[in-house]
Amino acid sequence: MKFAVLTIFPEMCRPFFEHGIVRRAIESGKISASAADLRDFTSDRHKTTDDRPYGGGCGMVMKPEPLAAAIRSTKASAPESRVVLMSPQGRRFNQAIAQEFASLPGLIFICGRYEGVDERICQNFVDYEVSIGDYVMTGGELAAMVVMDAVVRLIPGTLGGEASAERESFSNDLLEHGHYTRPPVFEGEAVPEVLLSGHHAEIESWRLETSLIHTALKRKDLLQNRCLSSKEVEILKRWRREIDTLIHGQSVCGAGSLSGGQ
Ligand code: 4FV
Repeated sequence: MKFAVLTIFPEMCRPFFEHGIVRRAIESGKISASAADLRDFTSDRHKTTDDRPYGGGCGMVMKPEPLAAAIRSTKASAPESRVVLMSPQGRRFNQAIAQEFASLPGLIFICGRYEGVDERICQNFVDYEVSIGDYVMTGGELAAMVVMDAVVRLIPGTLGGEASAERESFSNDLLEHGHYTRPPVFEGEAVPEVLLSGHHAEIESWRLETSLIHTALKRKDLLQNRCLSSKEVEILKRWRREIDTLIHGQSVCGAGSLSGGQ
């Protein structure tokens, strides 16, 4: 898969290419990654990439010519690549979009600066407009690297032995279970017994139950439009029984407030 970042600060992106899983994916040839300087696609001696907004107002706008030239030049060597504009107006980035992108032959990221890019670029050159969150950043570079990082690790073979993209948060729309490693007791707190038992079926159900707990407590929204597996329904029913027992127990010991049949 080919990744190209179009930016006025290519030096921001290069360190990202030189570390961790992204670096190894490049070295193994599973991906290629480049950061192109938009100034190299200007034609004036001041290498101007921005100008004042028509209609007045504060801030500057990125000029269309350098962006169009940079996109065309990049597409010349990667014609099947899709163009992604990072902007707060875009689709909110998530794991599903990361999986969609990981199936593409290539991505060309446009990194906005100032107030944004000339609208004619958005209308005529952009395939996807993506936002990493409802806040305004100084530039699209970090956002492009966030998307690239989440996509690269979904490319088969990039993660290697240390992790698997199949079993993780959002892969089944549940948050991940807790992770433990040595020592078995840390500052008086022990690792859950079941994880030391070697009993894989019990470990699996502990992990599923913990994922459900984490998701129910931290991201109930993820459960709302999610069809539960029979095992998950079983777990939730057991919880309900335990909670009912708890409530019943409370009413028995006269906790009046609870007796209201809530
Ligand atoms: C952004 C975001 C973002 C807006 C103006 C760059 C900045 C400047 N990109 N998700 N949120 N971009 O704030 O992706 O051009």
